[in-house]
Amino acid sequence: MSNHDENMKMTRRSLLGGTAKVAGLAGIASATGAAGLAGGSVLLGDSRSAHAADAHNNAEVAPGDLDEYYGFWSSGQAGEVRIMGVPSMRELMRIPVFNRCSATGWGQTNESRKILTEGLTDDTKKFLADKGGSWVNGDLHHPHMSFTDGTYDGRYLFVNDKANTRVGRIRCDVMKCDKIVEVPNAADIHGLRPQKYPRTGYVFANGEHRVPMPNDGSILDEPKKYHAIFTAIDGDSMEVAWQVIVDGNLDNCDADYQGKYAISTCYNSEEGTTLAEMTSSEQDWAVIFSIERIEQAVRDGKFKIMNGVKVLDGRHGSPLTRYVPVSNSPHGCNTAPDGRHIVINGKLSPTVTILDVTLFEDCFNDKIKPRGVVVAEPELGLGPLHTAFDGQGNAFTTLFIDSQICKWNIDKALRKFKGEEVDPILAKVDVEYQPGHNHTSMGETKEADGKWLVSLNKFSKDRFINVGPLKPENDQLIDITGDTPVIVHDGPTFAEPHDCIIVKRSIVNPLRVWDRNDPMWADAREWAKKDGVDLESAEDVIRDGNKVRVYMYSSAPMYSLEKFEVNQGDEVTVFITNIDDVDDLTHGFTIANYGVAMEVAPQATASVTFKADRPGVHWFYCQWFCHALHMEMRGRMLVKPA
Ligand code: RUQ
Ligand code: CUA
Repeated sequence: MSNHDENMKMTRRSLLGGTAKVAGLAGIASATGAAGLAGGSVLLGDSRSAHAADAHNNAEVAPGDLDEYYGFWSSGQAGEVRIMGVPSMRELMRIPVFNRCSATGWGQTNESRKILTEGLTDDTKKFLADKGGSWVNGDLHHPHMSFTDGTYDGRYLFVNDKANTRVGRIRCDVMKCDKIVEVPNAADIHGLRPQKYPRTGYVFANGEHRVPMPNDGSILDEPKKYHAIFTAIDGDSMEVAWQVIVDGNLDNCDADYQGKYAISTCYNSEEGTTLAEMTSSEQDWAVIFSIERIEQAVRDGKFKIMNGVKVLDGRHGSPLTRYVPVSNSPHGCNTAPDGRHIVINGKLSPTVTILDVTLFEDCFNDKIKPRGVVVAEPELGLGPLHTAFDGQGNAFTTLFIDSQICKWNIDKALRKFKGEEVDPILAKVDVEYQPGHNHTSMGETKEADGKWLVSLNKFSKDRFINVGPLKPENDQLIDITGDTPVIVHDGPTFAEPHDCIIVKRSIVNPLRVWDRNDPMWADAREWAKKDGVDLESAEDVIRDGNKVRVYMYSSAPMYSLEKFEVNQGDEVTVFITNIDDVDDLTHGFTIANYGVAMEVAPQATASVTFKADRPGVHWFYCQWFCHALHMEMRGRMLVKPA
């Protein structure tokens, strides 16, 4: 590397306002977490120079070779899930959830519209009635797989939408969303984690913002009447099981490996409504929820029904919760694979706080004070946000302000807390730049394997050629098999891979084509039965007043109907069944100038409903490349003028 390059790099990092390398070496940051630099035990990894020397795993996946892991990436404000191959970092597929998708017709097909609308509250249904009936925006922050006995079981992914307060579920057998529920009484769902043991079970969801309860417009400046709420959703039925009102704002959460507790980070203990008020106090909390006690309280009827769900009171003094004081504005909440330690990430404090699950029972029985469950508080660096684990007793914490990942040892942190002279920090690696979440392979399960770490960096700056004022983010793949973590890949990504999980591929076994009995198109099956139509051999147009149902099948390169006629003003529903059962043979259905387009995967049925208010001949065609005669795969819809 030339001097010029090295200078460039220094400038870039210091421009970001991080103390990072320059300040760290000058000793300026010693008060804020570069502890250990003086002792020389910290290895500052340089991604470029260390690359060749230290990479133990081979990140290269040659053309035609398959990845060892599935990565499930959220997409932040884009509202979808992306399936990545790890370690290749190739993007394999996108799963639309809270967004709309032109390619697949998500948000337009009857099947997807049902999923997007059936779980909305009555209030939201009313609000959306004259806006098309469903949300057109949504984000997606946290994707997490269902668990059985402390590890991923390959059934579902659960995801949250902060913007419109929803939780969604993706079926891993077909990689499609099958349920979405809006969480009543909550304002914005942020943290989300499934129960790890004995199974999922509950999906825990944090309502982040505090709102007046009830939020009917009669209160503005009485913050004492604002509340945040913690929700448990039944992962099987996707219905809200219960909710607990808390003090403060909820941020992230996790579950234990015993099935007894859930834990949330909680900021704004001040209960303020402005930034100055929210950050004025030195301390906030980690809230511990006792699942057993909450379930007992539900059985004992100690709840109020609010908007159709059971709501319990978990504010200070409640037997259902304990508030552990931690430093101001904690963020990430991560349970270690040792099944015992939970790391609360400091954000505004350079420390992380470690809680010991085995002390929670004494805490709930008032044998020890809440603060008594804290067993270590190592100082790691500036802006600790999230922590991942290698399953060998080490942890990796993102340092947002320092633009680094800090590798540290849990046991050493515990010993240091007891007074031993030991430095828990093992290494620091520069990442480009400002990391939020990080995630290790299988790292949130008891099967954490210590192979890969992904750092999801909010800024890419000049890591890539300039694409205009809106830049991609940067996901970096890091080999963690050696003592020093080594960055082996930079991956630009569109707004904004907020979080991810990395799952051994043997756990995930999707189907190759749909099963004809799939519940996804249960309604289409019902209609066909009523109309006496066989979906797989259909070429029928059924008139029912001004409603018209058009049934056809597709088989490359043809639709079973080459034309059909309707009247202007009819409400038309087209059902397409793709009878090709060849792997990868997806057809599409687009009607030109009618705003209609959808995917019909092999052995699937899909349907779309629209108003035929534009007279004329309109071509419908297959937009999914399926055959040498794909361009010819089309037909005509005649809309006769009224
Ligand atoms: S929280 S960047 Cu929205 Cu995932 Cu920490
Ligand atoms: Cu069918 Cu293209």
